[in-house]
Amino acid sequence: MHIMNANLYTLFQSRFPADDAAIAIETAGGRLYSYAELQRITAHYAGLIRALGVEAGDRVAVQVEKSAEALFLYLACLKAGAIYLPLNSAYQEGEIDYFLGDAEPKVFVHQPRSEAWVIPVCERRGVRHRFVLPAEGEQVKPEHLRASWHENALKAAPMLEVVPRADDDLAAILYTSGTTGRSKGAMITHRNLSSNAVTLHQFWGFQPGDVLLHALPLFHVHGLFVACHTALLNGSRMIFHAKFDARSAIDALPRATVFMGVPTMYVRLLAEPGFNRDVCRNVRLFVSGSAPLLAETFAEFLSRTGHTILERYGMTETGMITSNPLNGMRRGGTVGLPLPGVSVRVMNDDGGPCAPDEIGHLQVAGPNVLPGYWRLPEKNKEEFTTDGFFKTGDVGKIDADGYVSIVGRSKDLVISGGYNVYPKEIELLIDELPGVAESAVIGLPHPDFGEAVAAVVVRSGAGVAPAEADVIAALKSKLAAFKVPKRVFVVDDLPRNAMGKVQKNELRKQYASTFVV
Ligand code: MLC
Ligand code: AMP
Repeated sequence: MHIMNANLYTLFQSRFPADDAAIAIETAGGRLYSYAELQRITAHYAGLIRALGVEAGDRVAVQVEKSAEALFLYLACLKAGAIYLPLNSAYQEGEIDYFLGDAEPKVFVHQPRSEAWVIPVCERRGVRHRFVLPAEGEQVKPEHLRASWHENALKAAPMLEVVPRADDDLAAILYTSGTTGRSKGAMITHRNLSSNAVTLHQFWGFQPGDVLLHALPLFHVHGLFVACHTALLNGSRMIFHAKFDARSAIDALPRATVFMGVPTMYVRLLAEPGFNRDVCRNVRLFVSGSAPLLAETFAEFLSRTGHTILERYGMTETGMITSNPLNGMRRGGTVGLPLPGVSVRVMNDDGGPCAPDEIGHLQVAGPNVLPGYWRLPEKNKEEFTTDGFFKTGDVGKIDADGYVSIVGRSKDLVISGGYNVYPKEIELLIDELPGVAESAVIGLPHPDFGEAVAAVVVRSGAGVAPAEADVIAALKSKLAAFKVPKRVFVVDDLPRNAMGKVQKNELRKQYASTFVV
């Protein structure tokens, strides 16, 4: 009997172009990687993973800047049956220490600049193998050669086969912060990824000749899964920009047919006077997601370019859930229709279904939804309903035509430039600072990031009130920069309701005009 290998890499392999001289990746520096090269380098990387004794199901943690090699490392983990654990390149020592302790990877591949603190962290956390992978264009320093992932891998025997994996085997673990302040590892299976990739590839009408301008980071769902998977399934060329820069994007857009971005990227494109119809002449699809797209951005984009941005909605835990249609009506202010095979429902506080247009809690089920959180069985009970729906924490409604709108969040979460920031994590750190009695971290409207993080800090009775700059400096050494509050307000006390709960809504109102006029 022939048993299908459910490994996602097998699916990609079956779709790679027949002519493997076709370009898979073009970097901003002009380096071209063909599909043949992608497969050759990936095979070497997988060979090294095997040579290190990494077995199917072992974790490989990776914190590197975006590069073609970073993508090959992900593909190699899939091929070798390892579980890929991507980490935001902005995370600091304390954040990485927690992830390595929780996920217990056998291998950690990191950026050269953090070697000084990575070595002791790896020792403490029992990570057996450590390698460096530089950013695109960054030279490997002689002292790093011995630990260079790429150099070592090219010496390893290439792995030609794809390690068999079942649908429910894990392909990746992605950490998402939580409302308790403690990050949870979302376990993502091969089926989760392949079902979503195949659905999106079809739903967004990928076609021969499509070229993707890829300017998102590679360590989150949007850039790694949504963007790369659809392009790989199409055997497409990806123009890789390591960092989003509006002017470079405008230079590259005339050669692209598809662009995917977070709303901040669309805001920044529109801020460029040179961004117009002509720049977008070959683009057939602009996709937005990860954060709410403002109605004014949607409308201005249409009038400047003639393109209606296609907004879709997803989560780390579920991949993509809904999308506006390719051919039907793309309704601004909505995130579109449930994707084929994905069930979405809105439930009231009592657990009953909401009527059309009635606001409630969004829940989702389907082959795209994670089986649970890494080593947190109690969380799995909390986050799923008894009939198997995942509670997104988003508040929304579905209209009579089936279009879903997100109107708020029941989780205490700030989304800044497409990055999620959980206030609790920051409040816990602020509360440890001298002179602080307590704090409340909130998101405030921001013209560039959509929402920006701000902190309201209560001075402790006896101590000297901390200065804004000191709070920011203290947090910068502990947290990724995007989580650090852009403003800190010191006050005597926080507004509370009759139950004693801090009223963040009041604070959001009070400081609403901090970043906007
Ligand atoms: C950078 N900074 C941010 C920030 N990004 N601060 C708040 N929010 C952000 N998103 C910090 C920088 O560290 C720097 O701090 C300062 O702000 C100015 O940086 P910048 O040069 O303006 O930022 P830039 O590097 O241009 O980054 C902006 C960005 C980036 C929008 C391009 O944030 C980005 O790529 N966002 C995409 C995130 C993403 O991929 N999300 C998908 C998640 S998946 P300092 O202090 O050093 O000056 C998901 C599921 C789904 O949500 O549905 O897709
Ligand atoms: P993450 O955990 O980083 O995957 O972020 C997922 C969250 O991003 C969702 O739960 C939503 O709150 C938010 N999100 C994603 N896409 C959209 C969108 N198009 N509109 C509004 N919010 C979105």
